Amino acid sequence: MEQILDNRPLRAVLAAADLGGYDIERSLGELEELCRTAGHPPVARIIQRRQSPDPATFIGKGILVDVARLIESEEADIVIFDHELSPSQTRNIEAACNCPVLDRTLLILNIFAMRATSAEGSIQVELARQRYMLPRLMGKGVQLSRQGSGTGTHRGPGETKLESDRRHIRRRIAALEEELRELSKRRDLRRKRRKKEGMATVAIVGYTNTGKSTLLNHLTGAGVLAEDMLFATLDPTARGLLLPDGSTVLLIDTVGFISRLPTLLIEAFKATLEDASDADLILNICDVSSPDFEAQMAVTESILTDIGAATVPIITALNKCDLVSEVPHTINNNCVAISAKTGFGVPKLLEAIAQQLSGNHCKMKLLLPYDKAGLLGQVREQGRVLSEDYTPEGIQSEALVHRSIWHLLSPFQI
Ligand SMILES: Nc1nc2c(ncn2[C@@H]2O[C@H](COP(=O)(O)OP(=O)(O)OP(=O)(O)O)[C@@H](O)[C@H]2O)c(=O)[nH]1
Ligand SMILES: [Mg+2]
Repeated sequence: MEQILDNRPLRAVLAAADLGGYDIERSLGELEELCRTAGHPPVARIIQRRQSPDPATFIGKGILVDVARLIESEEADIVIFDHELSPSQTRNIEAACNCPVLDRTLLILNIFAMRATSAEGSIQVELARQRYMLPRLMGKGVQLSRQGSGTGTHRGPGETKLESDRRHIRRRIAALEEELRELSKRRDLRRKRRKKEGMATVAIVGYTNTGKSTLLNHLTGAGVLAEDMLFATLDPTARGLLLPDGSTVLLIDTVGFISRLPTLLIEAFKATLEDASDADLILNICDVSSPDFEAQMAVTESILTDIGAATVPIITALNKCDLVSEVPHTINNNCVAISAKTGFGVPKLLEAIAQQLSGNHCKMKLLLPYDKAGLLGQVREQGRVLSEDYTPEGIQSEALVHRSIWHLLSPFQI
């Protein structure tokens, strides 16, 4: 296992079963990208069509012989499966191919581990990794009795070691969960404070590599790493953005999605993903230049539903328009064609964001006593003062007021 986790350039043979549920070629194309990102050059692929996975080895035992041959002939070091394998499947395949086996989940986990920079990101990844490892621990060179695990009884030196390893991992998982709870409390407080201040948040979400960070950088000069690689961004970055109507919103760049995103990761990244479910508006960035554009949109939609963000209003940005010969036709205001690289369509996108968020505002006619003049400053932070008249009774004003401060202004409504 150490050999795999080192991320040394190990040549990989890719293996998959075509079970008919999705486009296997496309999935393997993406797996190749993931392999390259993780530093494992893919050298060959093997696909077996079958009705259902073999319970012991996922693909058939016969075809595993071919895989083993491919490993020889291509001088490969590892096999990477385009599925999540059960612990025993991994062991059986390793034995049949005589080399380490990675599944899609571990591959993505490894990439996430390479990308994590913040404390929270690192803890989330480690938590997912430990949870992945726990059922996969093996006593060294020891035949395990079937009901031997988890009982705490000492049946032999190997098992004792295994039990203590498991206890160690469980303790580590508990500690990581505790650390995450603390961080998540702080994140919650930050969100509540923003809400109280009336700061609307816009979460940039979308499939990995669609240009989310490029857009954030273009709009705010945030200087976030934006690169042609999968999962360049793991940790959310937030920046203020001034909209054409004069209001400021908080724009948050988030971790990208991928088809069959491992549940382990969704669970571990719950706090990060809450940035999306908790936002006032979601900006869904799609890459129209990708042949997989529609499939990627479907994945994004389904993950948004999974994380409880389905009810948040969405604007879809059809990005990378500079790469297609014909700018896609957009049907309504909730869909805008842009290029985060050239800036094409971005003003229109900002208009659409402002318009969508203005649903959070209401027009109020006010008469403010002079000692409450400061409230107009608060109105301006999130809304707009349309007129101001200094009368003997006080300041008469018409304003677009954000809903978070309606209650402060309603006593002065006329
Ligand atoms: N031609 C073109 N390339 C773009 C555009 N937007 C982004 N890119 C490129 O697409 C690649 C991915 O961009 P990122 O901004 O890193 O994408 P992301 O969605 O943040 O990706 P992850 O963080 O990995 O999920 C980079 O090479 C960008 O330069 C665009 O509008 N046109
Ligand atoms: Mg990014």
